Amino acid sequence: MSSTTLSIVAQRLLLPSLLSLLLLIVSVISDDASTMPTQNMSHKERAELREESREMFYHAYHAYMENAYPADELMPLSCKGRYRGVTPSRGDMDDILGNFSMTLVDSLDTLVLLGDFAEFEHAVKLVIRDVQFDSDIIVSVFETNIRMVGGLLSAHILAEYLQKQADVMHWYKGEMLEMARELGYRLLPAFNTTTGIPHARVNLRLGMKDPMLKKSRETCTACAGTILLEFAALSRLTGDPIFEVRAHAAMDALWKLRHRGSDLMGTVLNIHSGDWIRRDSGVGAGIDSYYEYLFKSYVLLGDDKYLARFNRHYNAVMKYVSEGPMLLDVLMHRPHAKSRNFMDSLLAFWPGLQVLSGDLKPAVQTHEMLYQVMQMHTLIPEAWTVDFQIHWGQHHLRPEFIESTYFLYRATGDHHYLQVGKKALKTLQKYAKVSCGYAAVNDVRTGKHEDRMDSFVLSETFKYLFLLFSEPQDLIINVDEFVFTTEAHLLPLSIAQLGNSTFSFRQSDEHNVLDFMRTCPSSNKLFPEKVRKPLRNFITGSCPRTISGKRLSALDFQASNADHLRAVYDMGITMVSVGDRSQGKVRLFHSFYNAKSQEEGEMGLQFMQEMLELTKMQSMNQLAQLQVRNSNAKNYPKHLIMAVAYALDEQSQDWTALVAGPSHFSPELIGEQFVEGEVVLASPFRACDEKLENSSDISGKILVAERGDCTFVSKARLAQKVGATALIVCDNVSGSSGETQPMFAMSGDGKDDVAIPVVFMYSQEFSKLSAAMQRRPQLRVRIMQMVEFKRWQLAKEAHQNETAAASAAAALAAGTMPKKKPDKEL
Ligand code: DMJ
Repeated sequence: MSSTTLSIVAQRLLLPSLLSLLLLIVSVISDDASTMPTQNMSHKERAELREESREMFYHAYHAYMENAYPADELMPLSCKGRYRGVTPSRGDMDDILGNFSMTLVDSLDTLVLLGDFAEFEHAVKLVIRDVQFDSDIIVSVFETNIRMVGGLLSAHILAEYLQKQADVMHWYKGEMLEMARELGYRLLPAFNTTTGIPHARVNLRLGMKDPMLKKSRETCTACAGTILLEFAALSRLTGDPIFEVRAHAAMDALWKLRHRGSDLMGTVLNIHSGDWIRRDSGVGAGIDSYYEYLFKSYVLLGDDKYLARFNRHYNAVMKYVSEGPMLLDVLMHRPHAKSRNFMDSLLAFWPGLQVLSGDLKPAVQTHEMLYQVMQMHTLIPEAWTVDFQIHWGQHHLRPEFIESTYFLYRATGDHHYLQVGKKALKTLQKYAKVSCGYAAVNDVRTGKHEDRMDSFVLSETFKYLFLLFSEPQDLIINVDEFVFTTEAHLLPLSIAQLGNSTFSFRQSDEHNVLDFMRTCPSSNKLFPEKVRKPLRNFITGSCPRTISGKRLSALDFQASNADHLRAVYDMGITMVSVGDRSQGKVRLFHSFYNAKSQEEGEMGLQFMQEMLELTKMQSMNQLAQLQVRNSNAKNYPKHLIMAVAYALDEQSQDWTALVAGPSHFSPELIGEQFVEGEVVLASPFRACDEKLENSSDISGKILVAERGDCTFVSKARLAQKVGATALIVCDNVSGSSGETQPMFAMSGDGKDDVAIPVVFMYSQEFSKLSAAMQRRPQLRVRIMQMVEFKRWQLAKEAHQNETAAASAAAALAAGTMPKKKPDKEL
């Protein structure tokens, strides 16, 4: 890969300010390719990519059909099917599976889009023959609805369409609609709640009478709010209103739960009382498709109420959650406080929804940010922090980013989005393709595969890729006449007019919206480039033009100086607080649009470049020295760099300090504060189990546990529970090092219950610690700020120098000289 990716987290000490001391974090991604103007893609190349997308679908589809069908999913590494109750359970995640051949049902309408009527007909026959729902299995209502009900409905609609338009499948008599209706009935018991908000899970055979569901009370906002499109279509196609009635009631009940001050929603709620359980509010996991269904319900059903509700929420999201191109969760009842400092991959659908709702500019911006995350980590990780570090490293071959890329391309005609799609496609080919399908990636840092291929890979990821590279004339249907459900199933807009009557598909010969985009210059094409450009310049190392006149340099900048703050603002630079504002962390965004003038905009660009250079220059050691030099400043900002220090010999003055990172959820060690104690390794090492085997040996000591299997904060809670005085979490990626990788602060879950310090250490540092532990059983370590450690060392050295000077004088007098001390390791 020719692009280089660079990420630097840097800190600068700034003098006390009017606001507060700021710890400046600048994350930088450099990608040579992104500085290049967008290359137009030839028809030939686009057609090749379309065919490659088709082949990708078939590679996955045939692998599933030949090795896994009638299972719900293919396990691409074992090359066999995943069956509920047979394949070892993955816990709650398996609620997706109902032993109803989910991947096949989810794939049906993609076969039609690909124009493969023969395979579609064959697959429909298999579904009618093999799929049944009378199983004693608890399934997720949401997943069953979007994948199975949606898949069956869309396939039914397209089967009827093909009967009329392609003169095929005349034997088909609506069997899949009947199956969808049956499945809908099996989901309905979940809606029998006082609020009307459905239970998260239901037993396909026993409804809510399954004893395992007795305690069911929690659901997520997206789970309850992503029903209406499918249920409305089901009612209108079958003539039975019950489904639509129940889905509208659930939407109405959810709407009532919005926070009346902020208009935001939380992510988890109690279906009986309507109380919020998690008040975090964003656009990603737990809430994503609720917003999508509000807007698309308006589009599909034409009910203004849903547009009004969507607009209220949308304005709230843009006011509180949106921060430049980033989308960061806040608390619904305290929307000015960020509740987490990372973003998840599900939110990548948001730009696509923004396009549909007509808000193109922020869609372009957020998509640009996502593209940079992709370039930085090769694949978009499941979650990443505000400084673009990996929070959860998995990549499940999700569709959301490609979906947004497709909608942005359709809206703008800008070939940049074709190039982005190409990159996404080639990356999947390189990193996810295996001999038996496509495998999810367990950690984007290592590229290690996971034995899973979710059904949405076929129903969405490959479908959107194929659509992106298809010209309208390549498609057998006019996709503009359909709404894509959240699982990318096609529901015709004509459903709104549908009572019991039939509806017709129009092969539109109207003016094609893409035609005018082909005119030159096209304002639609020019627009996104203009919006992306400032963001691109912010993060790349491109050369700024020289500007005459005096301007504020990054080196001179002081946050305490009101004139400096004004100057920075005029240059189009926005300072966005990251995480808890009291931590004083800010992220800088530069935009020509916000600059007072063109010239100041360019100055801003230069300022950002300098800031970038500063961060590059400051290696960990330089930074620590800089901090030491500035240690006279009265108020110390919170530091990112911590030290885990030890001496191998009790009498020794030779301390080794290993670089470590702090956490957002544990108490800060301020100034000279430190925790000291004997270190002990957790058993099991990952420290995720409820009980640690060596818990009786941990009290009063500093626990060391390995990253992975559960969250940082749950390890911390366990350590605290067994009496540890601090926790060191060491990385699970071998060879990682704080010398070469940017340090980061571990994220929590918004709760404030961890009272012991917790630090993170990369693998190479841990190897040193581990070697020291072997050399010296009962090794004691001291956890403190790195800058304080340096200061402590300097003070000791100064004292030693004085002593040495005195003894040198004595030695000189006696005719001998003292030995030189070795340098400290950092
Ligand atoms: C899909 O099942 C749907 O897009 C859903 O809304 C979100 N999760 C997956 C894809 O990531």
